[in-house]
Amino acid sequence: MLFSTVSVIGLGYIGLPTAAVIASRKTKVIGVDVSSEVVDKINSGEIHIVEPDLDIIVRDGVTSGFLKAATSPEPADAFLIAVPTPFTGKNHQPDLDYIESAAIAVAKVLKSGDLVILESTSPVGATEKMAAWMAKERPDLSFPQTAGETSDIRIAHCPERVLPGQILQEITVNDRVIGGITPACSKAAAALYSLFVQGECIVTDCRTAEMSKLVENSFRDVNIAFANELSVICDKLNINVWELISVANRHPRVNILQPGPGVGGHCIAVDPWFIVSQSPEEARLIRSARETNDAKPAWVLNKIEKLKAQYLADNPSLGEDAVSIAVLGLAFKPDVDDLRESPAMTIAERLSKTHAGTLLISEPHIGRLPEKLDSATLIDAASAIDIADIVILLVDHKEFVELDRAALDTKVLLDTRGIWRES
Ligand code: SAJ
Repeated sequence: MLFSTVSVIGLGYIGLPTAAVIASRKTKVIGVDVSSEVVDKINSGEIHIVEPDLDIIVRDGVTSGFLKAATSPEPADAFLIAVPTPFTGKNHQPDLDYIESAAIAVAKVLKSGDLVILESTSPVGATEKMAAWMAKERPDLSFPQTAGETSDIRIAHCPERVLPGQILQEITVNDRVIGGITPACSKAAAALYSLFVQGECIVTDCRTAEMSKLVENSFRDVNIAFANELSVICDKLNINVWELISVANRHPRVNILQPGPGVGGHCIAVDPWFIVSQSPEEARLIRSARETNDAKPAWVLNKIEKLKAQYLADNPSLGEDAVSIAVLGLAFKPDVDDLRESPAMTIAERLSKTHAGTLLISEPHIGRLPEKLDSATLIDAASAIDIADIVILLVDHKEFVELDRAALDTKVLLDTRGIWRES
């Protein structure tokens, strides 16, 4: 099967690396994004996100002519849809609006023989919905949900599974789960991934493929919730949770993950809700894990209040406005610039509203603070620690792990990631 042009819809954390990697295999790629700023930036060989080595591969793709970006879909042989799937409202219902818009826009340029793959993390049934939206838009073409194996258009779900920070490596090395609406759809999708994937392409149906992605992230969420629950229990019992975990993990069949200030990002903090919203009565453990992880920032804020009260009790001449707090890290995980759904952001935002004294923030991966944190000061970590009375470590960025620990000796510390514990 020949794909002379591939189009990637949505040039974010998944779409842009995917587009650049396919272009690096000397296949023509048209990347599509609704943001003209993003499109202009990519066409000038630059990138709008932080991901190791992505800048190099995008620049190479644009310079060699294999990669270009556009604001609306153009004809291609295969379309890979990688748009966001957030959730809405209190009940965490998945919002498929971006998929619907992308599907309708792509449908307009489809021709017989084309392949459409949904990569966005999706609730079970979303691929079938996408196929229905496209079929409605193009009654002149036949689709697999009605025409089966002989359809003009092939449609499959193939969830992305790459880890931010290691995307370029994982995009080629990881195995892929491919769920076609029909076996012919799966075969076409497997042929597309064979252009750049060295891992195995495992074929299943599209509902199993959708669920596999949700289950992978829920598995991690449940395991992190276990670690976070342990951290709260250990705090009460005066046990160092990181030491406890390292000791327990010496058991050959125990592998406890690491506690932190909560779970962030647009995947693990979101995807389990897609299962809960479709099976609210049955998904009790998955919901409970989400709630445990979501409750952690409030627990950290409560700890900060207690530390502050103790500091003021130890320094009775001081008022609260004389106490300065340094927050180290805003990103949702180490060594990335992504602040989406970040528990560190939740904590910093709350502090900026409630703390009467100075709030210093160190986040080496951003150039300016988000608007919500306007009242705080962005500063390098060493200076923040130097000035602050209380230091709160929220993200285990490399820069913070390498800090001179002697500077922390005289400070009140809250290390939510366990990087400064004595080993
Ligand atoms: N975290 C902990 N303790 C841990 C591990 C992680 O608190 O022991 C926290 C992180 O600090 C972060 C959150 O969990 O706030 C999520 O980080 P992560 O590194 O576990 O995962 P993501 O969100 O960057 O990427 C996940 C990956 N899924 C799995 O590992 C099952 C990735 O493979 C998926 O492709 C990605 O979600 C996605 O796009 O869905």
